[in-house]
Amino acid sequence: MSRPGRSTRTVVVCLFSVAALAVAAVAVITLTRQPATGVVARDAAVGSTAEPVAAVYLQLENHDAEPRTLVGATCDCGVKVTLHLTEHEAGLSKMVDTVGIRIDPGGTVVLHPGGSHLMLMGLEQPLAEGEQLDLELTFDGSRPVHVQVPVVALASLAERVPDPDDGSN
Ligand SMILES: [Cu+2]
Repeated sequence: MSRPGRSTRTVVVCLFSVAALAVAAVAVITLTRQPATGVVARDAAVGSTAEPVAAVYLQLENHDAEPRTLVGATCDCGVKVTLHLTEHEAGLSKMVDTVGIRIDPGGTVVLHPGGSHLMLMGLEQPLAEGEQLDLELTFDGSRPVHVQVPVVALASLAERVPDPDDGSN
């Protein structure tokens, strides 16, 4: 006589489990479908060097509907980080300070060798291939972005962060 009751309870428990799985599946789908927002940093790299200065290159994607501007950065290596543009004039190129690097809504800006970059100023230790720096990038109107920057062979920099305007890449 107790059999029907038990099987009813089993069915109810089973239904509960199915419902719970369905809710979990919907939650996972919702999470994975969430579009990226803010600024996303990719392909960061700095060349190995024994010099006191080094340029950090990377790609910045703006997933917001507003323009975002990179306005500064800090490094766990403890040195000052400045924003530099590279100006080409009469066959010569020189680095100049800038207060911000703008990324259009939905746009990507590539900081690449020969172009804009983040400059580490006053390094006291050489940067050796295989090491890694941690940078925190600050944006106007968007949350800070943490980026891990591997130290790579200088010669491989252009390949890792190619100039998007250079057809040869
Ligand atoms: Cu520079």
